[in-house]
Amino acid sequence: MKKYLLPLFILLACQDKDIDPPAPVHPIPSARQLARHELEYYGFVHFNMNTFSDMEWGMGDESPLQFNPTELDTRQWAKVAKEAGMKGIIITAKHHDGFCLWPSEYTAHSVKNSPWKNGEGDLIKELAESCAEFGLKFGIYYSPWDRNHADYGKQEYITYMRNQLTELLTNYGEIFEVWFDGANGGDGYYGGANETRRVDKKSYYDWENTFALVRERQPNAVIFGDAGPDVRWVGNEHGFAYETTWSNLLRDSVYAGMPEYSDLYAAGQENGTHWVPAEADVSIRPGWYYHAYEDHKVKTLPQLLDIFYKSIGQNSSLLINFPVDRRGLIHEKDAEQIIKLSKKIQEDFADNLITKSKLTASNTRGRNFIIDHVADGNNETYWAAEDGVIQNEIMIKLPEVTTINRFMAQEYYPLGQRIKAFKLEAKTEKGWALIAEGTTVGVKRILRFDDVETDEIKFSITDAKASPTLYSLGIYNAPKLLIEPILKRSKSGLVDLSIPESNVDIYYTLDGSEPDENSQQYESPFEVQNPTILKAISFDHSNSSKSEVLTTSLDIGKAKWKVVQNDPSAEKAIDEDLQTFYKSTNNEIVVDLGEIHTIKGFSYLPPQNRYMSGVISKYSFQTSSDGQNWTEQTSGEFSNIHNNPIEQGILLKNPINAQFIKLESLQTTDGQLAAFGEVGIITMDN
Ligand code: FUL
Repeated sequence: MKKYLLPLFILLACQDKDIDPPAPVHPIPSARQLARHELEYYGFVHFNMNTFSDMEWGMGDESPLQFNPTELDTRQWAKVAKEAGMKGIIITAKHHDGFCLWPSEYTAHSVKNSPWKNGEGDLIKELAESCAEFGLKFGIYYSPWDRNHADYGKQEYITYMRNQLTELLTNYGEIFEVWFDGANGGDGYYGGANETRRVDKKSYYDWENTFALVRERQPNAVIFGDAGPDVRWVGNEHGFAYETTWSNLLRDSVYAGMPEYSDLYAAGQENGTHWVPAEADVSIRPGWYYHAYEDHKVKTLPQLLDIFYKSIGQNSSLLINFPVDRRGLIHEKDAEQIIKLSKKIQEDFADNLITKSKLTASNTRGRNFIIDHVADGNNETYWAAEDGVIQNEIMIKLPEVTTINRFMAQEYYPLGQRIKAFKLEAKTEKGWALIAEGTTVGVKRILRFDDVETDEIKFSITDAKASPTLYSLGIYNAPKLLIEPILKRSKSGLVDLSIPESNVDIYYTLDGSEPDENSQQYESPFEVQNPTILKAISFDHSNSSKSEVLTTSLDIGKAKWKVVQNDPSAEKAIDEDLQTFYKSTNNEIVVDLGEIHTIKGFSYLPPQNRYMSGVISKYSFQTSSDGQNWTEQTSGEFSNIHNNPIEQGILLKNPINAQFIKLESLQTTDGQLAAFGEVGIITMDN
């Protein structure tokens, strides 16, 4: 009997020998960074003086009297964030204009001198309490640059900044992230000096001691800045991390506000010396602060979803900003969009097929590191290869042939980011097909790809800094994103319909009837010259679901239209491209329609760029049959166009036959020369 037991003991002893965890590959996350990685997705709130001055960067000369929200409700913010699946909220306690949302002892420029709650309010306290009530973490944004403070640029200001930070870090409970903005120095009010002040961004703030203060008061908080020390800026404000994103950063080569940061450092470095993971920040609207004129520019679900996949799916956390409005509420439209995003994310990741699959790895370190750990949902277990075994293949056998379109991988990042290159293949009827190739994985990598029918997947790690680890894997069949088709029409009258998903069909009608999957299927752009009502849907045959109906009135095509003024750029006002615009030199646009039309009205789209200028507020619309003699058909005001710069349609009292039209600006919202995004005529009844 003993004779047989001996080899078994030897075998077990050999296995045990390998059971030590792999040595960490430095840099590795600190305890506070590990805790923050769990959060992944949280909300930003930009709400402060700029909300009331309608600015993005106030000068610092605003009066506290301007700050006066009428229905401020931080519980509503917390409720929206919670429902959206966010884990915390970071608030602009003080932005560049210096106004403080808490009654700081060290300045008069705060809520205590505002009409809000008769100067008795403390917004930081209210939000901290609401976050606690809804189980959210609470963080603060503090702008080091202060355009209000008389001492900005001097040593005294650093004392002021530390005093204020001490208040914020002491009086409001646990803070999970302290966000230091990198935008620094420039012109400002500075206590009435009204001048430009530059500071040495590397040395002025004495970051070492400022960070020490944060550590002392809030030992668990992570500090965000371009250069970390704990979390770094992703280098853009689109919310996108990179195909190759390292959590490692050459931290000592970076400082906050460094001009070359985005190009050289934002993606992190394979040989980075410190663990400083990326955080992608983006606003749900074009601006960080609320402007009523951006109410029609809230990001769409496809845009938000893209942000999700390009941030959290590319080794970054995600911070989405709500520009809270003047009432003091997250605007209904913003709330609606963010909830749509959370529902879609839940749908996409509802069923992880990995839990039903059989997994094998080409190499395993030992029995504590078996590949099944990537599917066990346990956050303490993981798969690891033996030391020195860099290339590894993970085979995933699905229970049956299934459609898949998402793959998720996470390294066991407490031991450092290792993977440098990977490949994903699927076994199809035609053999092994390459689905994706990539570089970094890190905390989380999600791959989106077209539907593949398969019952076996191979995930190959082809290069790594050391023997790799995997914490979890996921395979999903995300339902199609069924949005209304997006319509574009060219000047020549060609109509293009699209959706940001493959394997989804588009059906349309041109006779006003409701489209379904038996209607005309869209295949390629088609011509529409005459007034037509187009209705279209997206349809997913795999589960017979369909989008809402796109209904649009296509008026007379512009193929024969020519601008009359001697300025080729005026064509931009009739090119059917809604993103281009004509900045006029004489406040008018004159168009030859090429033939006589019965005109029932006209349309005007203001420029749609971020900082719109020359938006027409008062107009005169004239017609002519020869381009010489003009008759005014109507004049008036585009009311509320400043706040809501969408397309305006004006009907005439009586239709008029004419070949030439002139739209003249009598006034613009900012007094600048008129700009024309797009001009059209109305010949249809609806
Ligand atoms: C930037 C600031 O200048 C913006 O106003 C905004 O606060 C954004 C989050 O950071 O650096």
